[in-house]
Parts: sequence; C-alpha cells; structure tokens
Amino acid sequence: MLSKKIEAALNEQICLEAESSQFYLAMASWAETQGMNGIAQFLYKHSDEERMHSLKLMKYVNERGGHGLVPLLKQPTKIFKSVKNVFETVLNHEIKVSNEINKLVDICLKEKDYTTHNFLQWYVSEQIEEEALARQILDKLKLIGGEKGGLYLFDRDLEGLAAAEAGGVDEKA
Ligand code: OFO
Repeated sequence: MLSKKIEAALNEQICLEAESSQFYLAMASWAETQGMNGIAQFLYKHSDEERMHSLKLMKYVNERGGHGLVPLLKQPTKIFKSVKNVFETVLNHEIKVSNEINKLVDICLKEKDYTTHNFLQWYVSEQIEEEALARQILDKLKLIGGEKGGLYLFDRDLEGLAAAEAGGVDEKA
C-alpha cells in the first residue's frame, strides 16, 4: 500500500509525463505545418511514448491501492522559432523531468518504500536515454547550422529513426 505522500508525488509525475506528451504533440504538429514530416513523425512517436510513461505510473498507483488521477492540462506552446529551438526545448524539458524523477526516488528512500524505488529505476534509465538522444540531435543541428540541404537530410534521418523505433512504444511501457 502506498503512503499518501508517495501517492501524491506519483500523481504529480503522472501529470508531468502527460504534460510532456502534450508538449511533444504541439511540437510535432508545428513541425508538420512547416513541411518537416520526418521531425513531425519522430515527435508524434515521442508524444505517444510519454503518454505510455504516464499510463504506466497510473496503473502502478492503482495496483498499489492508490488512485492514479487524470490531470488537467494547459495548452502548450503552439509556435516555435526553429527546429533548433524545438530540440533545445526538448533537452531542457527532459532535464527537468530527470530532476523530478530523482526527487521521487529520494522521497521513496526517505519513506522506505523500496518497491516504488525499484519501480522507478525504469524511469531513471529512460531519462538517461532521452537526455542523451536530445543532446545527440542538438549536436547534429549545430553542425548543420542554418543550411537548408542539411536540414532536409536531418528531417529524413529523423523519419528513419522514428520508423526504426516504430513498435517500440509497447515494449517500453
Ligand atoms: Fe517520460 O520520458 Fe521524457 O519526459
């Protein structure tokens, strides 16, 4: 059985993951309107993954005798300055999520909830991967600079990445 404190903290994380999903959805839609379909596919897929992260937490809370709550979400940013701006925002957001996961892990240790601590290790690893991927993508974008041909190839690369990972959503959840 979850303590009220852990239940509340997990519900906050459910909200943050759902916000991440909305956030990536907004970026995907913006990229699609700019004709960058590969980037859009990559971000739509990422949005689905974030929804699964939220759902996985919700199911865990319910399994442990708590109540996973559906959060009220505000409308995310609609317009982005550039593709680089999108991925800088992604990296900053993922760093914020990693910090929140670390705080959750810390609360579990203080409350001696080793079961939830163990459950959260999946999120700890996931955040390492997501931050690394965002950094890699940003490095590529820095190399490309403002060059249109480079951006075209980058868009195709991300389309390939999204396609290669397709089907990975279920495995990750
Ligand atoms: Fe849920 O992994 Fe990103 O935010």
